[in-house]
Amino acid sequence: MRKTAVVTGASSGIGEATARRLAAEGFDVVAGARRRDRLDKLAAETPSIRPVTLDVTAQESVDALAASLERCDVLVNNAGGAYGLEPVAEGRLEDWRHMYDVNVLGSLRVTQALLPRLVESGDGVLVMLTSTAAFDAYEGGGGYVAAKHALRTMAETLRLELVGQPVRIVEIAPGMVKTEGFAVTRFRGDEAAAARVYAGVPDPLSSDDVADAIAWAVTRPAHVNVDRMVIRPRAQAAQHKVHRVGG
Ligand code: NJP
Repeated sequence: MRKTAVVTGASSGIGEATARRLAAEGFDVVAGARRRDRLDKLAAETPSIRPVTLDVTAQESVDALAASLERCDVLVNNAGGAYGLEPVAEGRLEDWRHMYDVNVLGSLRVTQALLPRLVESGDGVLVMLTSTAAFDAYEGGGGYVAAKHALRTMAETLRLELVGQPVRIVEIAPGMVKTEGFAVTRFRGDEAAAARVYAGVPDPLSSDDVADAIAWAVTRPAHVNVDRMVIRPRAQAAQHKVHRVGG
């Protein structure tokens, strides 16, 4: 029997790498995001990936995803991101609202819609993509840090509420990952500013590194719950302590 994994935010970065990796592990993968062209390309390369247009901020879109599924064994709540890097004093309300909507309420919508399927599967695994920002504050990170703290709390609460049911709750908390979209989104499309985030860092994590951790966590035996994995590049000892070379 083939298992089905749903990955949100699968059109780039960590989500795309996770969709590919779970397909390679033998899952049928449902890959959701808004940019359908990118999902179609991904699906064309990998037949066991099915693209679904998904906006996690829209309940009807999430409901349509749920209705299209025959089963769901693994859910990776990955869709998310940071918008803006202003200090709290100048933070834009719409950025904060959007970060909460995508990262927190988006994960809540998808979780609520698919939880019955995860339970039905008899061995469901729900993965929350938080961040080291779910533990540490940093200047300019206020809205994102707040949203990822909330997501981490949702994961912890779910684990308590679901104890005794056949669902595992896994939190994956990466540090600096060099992905196509994350920093570009944060700097509102400013590619040069985004590139400076990774400047001189010998080896930031790649999307594949995080996908590897997710794949490992979700393929453990059913009684093994990997509560949380914090993964940083060797060059990042802490949120503020990043080793850079040159320049
Ligand atoms: O970012 P990016 P990452 N509905 O921008 C999707 C966390 N993280 O892979 O809809 C549905 O390449 C968007 O798709 P589209 C981070 O917070 C990262 O780095 O087509 N999907 C795209 O596929 C996030 O939770 C780092 O625009 C929506 C994806 O989200 C996760 O890792 C560090 C959507 C974003 O891909 C993946 O981020 C860390 C919506 N409304 C945590 N809005 C890092 N990169 O350093 C966006 O600690 N998406």
